[in-house]
Amino acid sequence: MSTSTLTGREWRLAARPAGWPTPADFDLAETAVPEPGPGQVLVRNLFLSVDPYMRGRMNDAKSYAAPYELGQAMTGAAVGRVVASAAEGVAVGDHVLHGLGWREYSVVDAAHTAVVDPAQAPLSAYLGVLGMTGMTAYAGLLRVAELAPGETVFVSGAAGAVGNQVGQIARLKGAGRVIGSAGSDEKCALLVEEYGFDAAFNYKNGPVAAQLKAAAPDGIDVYFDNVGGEHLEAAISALRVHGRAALCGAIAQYNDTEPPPGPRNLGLLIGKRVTLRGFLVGDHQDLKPDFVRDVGGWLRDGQLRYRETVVTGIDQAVAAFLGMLRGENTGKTVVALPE
Ligand code: NAP
Ligand code: FER
Repeated sequence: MSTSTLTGREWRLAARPAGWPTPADFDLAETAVPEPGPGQVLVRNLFLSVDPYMRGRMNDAKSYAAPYELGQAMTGAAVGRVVASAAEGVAVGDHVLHGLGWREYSVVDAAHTAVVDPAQAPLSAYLGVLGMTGMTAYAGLLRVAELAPGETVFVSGAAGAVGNQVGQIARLKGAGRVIGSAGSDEKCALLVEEYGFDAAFNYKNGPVAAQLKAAAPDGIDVYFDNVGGEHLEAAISALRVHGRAALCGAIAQYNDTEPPPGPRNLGLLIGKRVTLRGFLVGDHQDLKPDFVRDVGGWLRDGQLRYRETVVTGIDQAVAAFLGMLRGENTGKTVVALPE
């Protein structure tokens, strides 16, 4: 196809947010889409991922992911259909996962794409249950926290993309008891009724420590932390001897403008010989075959369920991102760009 006159919309960072981002911090711009150069493909994006880590990239701070540049299109995971190819091995009509999201059309080096099969799973699943957030749950629970059968697991952010999958994988791998926390009574009901958690509590209903104590009177062996802050402090108190916490995220503080108070009970780690361990999913790609085998199998035989929050339209991408930070989502948040 001729692509010489093609234009597409892309989200740019207009200003670095101070605290909670507002729509004024972003700009939806129409721009010319170049033809793919040698080794590149042009992708019509069908699903964009919005993820909590993107909030960190909006700050001008050195971190594991480079800051977004002001006035430039933001990046992130996306899945789309190849509409022009100047690369061997990726053909027009293929569907690919890549890292230049936040826009309608992406020109990407084919070497930085992965072909995905819409016959194997819905395309959005490659951003969530079978993608980065799913791998985060799998690697964080099984390798970083070293879940053993019979153990009691507590996961925060439990109705979100990573969290619900942590709870379900824990159950499927033989955890003795699985407890989740989330920000609404409806989400807590879903955790128990649909995802098989043994107990769930709404952290907005009262102090986390007291609610965790009621749900796990004998303590916990594993804490999967998506939230930080009060949740982490409560979990440290609840962890048993030789307990482990996988520190995955701290979303309660991503919009803070002041350093948060630390957990005040770190001294407990010593006598209880507890391990707190941070991790990044990107360091655990060697687990991908095991992940695809396990999660693919559980999805096929109906043992693992998932929901997505699908927001439609490129113009809604920032709203989808902000809604996810506020907890309006259940499961993975994706932006659909139907053709
Ligand atoms: P998600 O859980 O689908 O969405 C974010 C959720 O955070 C919201 O739904 C909201 O649910 C919850 N939340 C927001 N503010 C909160 C607060 N103050 N206290 C408690 N919960 C709050 O997002 P996700 O993509 O699955 O990510 C979950 C966590 O994993 C994030 O911390 C993220 O940064 C981290 N992560 C880390 C890695 C890694 O490699 N380390 C990879 C992926 C994700 P409620 O309604 O329950 O409040
Ligand atoms: C997140 C999504 C991804 C996050 C971290 C990552 C802490 C890390 C990805 C990587 O391995 O580089 O929300 O929050």
